[in-house]
This record gives sequence, structure tokens and C-alpha cells, in this order.
Amino acid sequence: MNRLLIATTNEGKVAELKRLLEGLDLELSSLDQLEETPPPVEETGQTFAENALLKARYYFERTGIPTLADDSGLEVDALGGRPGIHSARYGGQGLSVAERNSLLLDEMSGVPTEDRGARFVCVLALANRTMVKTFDGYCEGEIAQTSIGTDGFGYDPVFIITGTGQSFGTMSSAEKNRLSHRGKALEKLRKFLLTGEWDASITEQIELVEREETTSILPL
Ligand code: ITT
Repeated sequence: MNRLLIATTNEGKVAELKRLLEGLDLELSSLDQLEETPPPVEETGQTFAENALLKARYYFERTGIPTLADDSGLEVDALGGRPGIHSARYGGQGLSVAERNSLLLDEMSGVPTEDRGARFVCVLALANRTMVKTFDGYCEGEIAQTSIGTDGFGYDPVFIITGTGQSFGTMSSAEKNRLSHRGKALEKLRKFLLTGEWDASITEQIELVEREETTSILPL
């Protein structure tokens, strides 16, 4: 079975990605299942795609395991697209998720419903030795007036999905995955995996790594 490393430090993403990848012929590992977890990499890209590629390449190079990385965030129209690629650090590193959501609601206070448009964006990047590919997904909605529900993670309770009147904070993970930016990006990735193009290169990669490891422990 082909291995795939889910290279994210965010537990909410790990849970969703594992569920979204169910049924594919993959042996999934998360970073905390590795014997040695590489230190996190600085996200210096200017776009979601640049950061997703940077993370996928980095973890693949450090582990030799074909890697899936995710860069995602919330773009709020009334804030000129903020927090965007800085969603994880919005308001500063030290804030809790609840504090970050309160900050967003405060920044949006007084903004009328028709101007509260926002979207979740997700770019997944898949990397091995022979290729690196990205898949994007979007989920349109609006910023709620208050936090709604406790399910999900991150900004889920303050984001109402267009056409549902519900926040991700009130949805099961199956419902969220069906509508979410990550679910849509994963659907593209799933189609790509089913073409077989990737399977061939994964096998090639595992063989290469095993050969390198064997070589490196041979006595001189
Ligand atoms: P990794 O880089 O290790 O994957 P991270 O949490 O730092 O973890 P990002 O840099 O991609 O990941 O930041 C994404 C942030 O956007 C994340 O921390 C959440 O605050 C938010 N976010 C992304 N997807 C979300 C979702 O489905 N629901 C709620 N918030 C989400």
C-alpha cells in the first residue's frame, strides 16, 4: 500500500484530511506518528499555493515519505481579504482560538449583513521526488454576528455557509467535509489519485528511499 504523510501541525486539519482520504489505497501517517517529527517550517510564501508547496516539499525532503500539505485560511471582503494567508496568526501568535474569533467579530461589528461576505480557501499540495501538484477549494459564506456552535476548529463557529444559514460550528465533520473548501480541494486530489499517475510515482519514490537507506548503512 502506498504511504502518504499528512504534513500539518493542526489537529483539526489532520482529522478532516484522514476522513476525506478514507477509502483510498493509502497508508496514512500524521506528523505525530513519525519517529522524529521535523521542526515546523516558516511559511514565507505570498499565496496559499506558495505556502502549501513550501510545506509539502519541506516535509517530503525531511522524511522521504510522499507528502500532503494544506495551506488554508479565511478571506473577509470587508477587511480587504484579511486575515487570508495569515489566518493562523491573526491578532498575534499568543491568542487562543476563541480570542481570535472575538477579535474578528469585533473588527466586523457594525458591518451590515450584505457586506459581511467571506470565503474559506484551501490549497492542498502533494509532493514526492518526481512531482509536486496543487489542488484548490473554496467555500463562500459570511461572517456571523456572534459565535455559533462548538464543532469544528478555528474560525468554524463564526462562518456561515451560503445557502445553509448554518455555521461549520454546528455541523458534523461529514457535513462540513461535503461543503468545505478542504472537501472540495480533496475531491480534486482524489480524482487525480484515481488516474494512477501518482501511484506510479509513489512506488518509484519508496523504492528510491529504501535503496538510499540501504546504501547509507552499508559498511564502507
Ligand atoms: P499547518 O501549517 O501545520 O498545516 P496551521 O494551522 O498553521 O497548520 P495554516 O497556516 O494553513 O495552518 O493556517 C490556517 C488557519 O486558517 C488555521 O489555523 C485556522 O485558523 C484557519 N482555517 C483553515 N481551515 C479552516 C477550517 O476548515 N475551519 C476553520 N478554520 C480554518
